Amino acid sequence: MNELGDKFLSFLSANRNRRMAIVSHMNADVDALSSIYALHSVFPNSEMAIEDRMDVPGKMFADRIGISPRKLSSLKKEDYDGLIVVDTSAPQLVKSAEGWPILLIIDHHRENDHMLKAGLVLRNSSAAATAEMIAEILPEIKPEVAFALACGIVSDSARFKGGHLSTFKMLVSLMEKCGKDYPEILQYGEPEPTSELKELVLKSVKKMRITRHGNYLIATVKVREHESYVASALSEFADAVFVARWKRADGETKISARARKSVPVPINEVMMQLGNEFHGAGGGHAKAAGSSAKAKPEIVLKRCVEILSGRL
Ligand SMILES: [Mn+2]
Repeated sequence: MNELGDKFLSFLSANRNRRMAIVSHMNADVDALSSIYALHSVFPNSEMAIEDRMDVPGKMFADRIGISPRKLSSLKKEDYDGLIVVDTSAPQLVKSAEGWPILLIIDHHRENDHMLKAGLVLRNSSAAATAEMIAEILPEIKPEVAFALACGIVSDSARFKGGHLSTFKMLVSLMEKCGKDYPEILQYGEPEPTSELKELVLKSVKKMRITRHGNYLIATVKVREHESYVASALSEFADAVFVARWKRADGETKISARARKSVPVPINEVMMQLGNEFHGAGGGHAKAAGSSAKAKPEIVLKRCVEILSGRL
């Protein structure tokens, strides 16, 4: 057990029976939900929660393991001792956490200047998934929890586009614990998209703009929903992808960005700069990141391409 594991074990023994809510980032994905589910298994009085909704694979996964977390905003703070936040440290991605005492954060995203404060922060930005971190620190893992964490690792590593020897070893150990084979884990770690989603991606291909910068192909497109899914799908071919969704109610554009191995610039840095320039916020991982920006999609997408091209 490593240093993070020791810290977690003392947190666990001091807080095991407290009434805590466990939540993650908006649009909860499989990594976020498997992390919530796994932590809930060792804090018997805790309540699983989500910020707003689950993404499409996240919802399929939640149905498979039989959970339906309530919105954090629907819980009464007074009824709880505090909050655990997993798979994010960004205040703008867990707006309902405002006013809650945050006792613990477990996250694999990189540190930046605008982060939630907590009594204890366990961070490992080299972990492929928050699920991998949690699998390492839990004192005991039941078979159904092992299955959930395996799905989280496969999902967030994008079927091992990222990951270290320790990630593979952990997956093997979780597979042994849950007795499930890889295809069954993959079914939830990377679920078959609905035909609506497939159609959305194919229509995006028709609408997208391609900018060539040297040998790099940069794709941009505006969608009404599922920007993250479309970005992942288009990055099967484009070197870099920026997908925009206009949020009328907030007067802002959400950007989901992806980069292939070929791109030497960390795409989360592009998203951070974009957020700063347009009074929003950006961050994420080197190959998958996102941002919000207070401007119309056309303007924001143009700027995404300029910032990335300027650094290539
Ligand atoms: Mn994650």
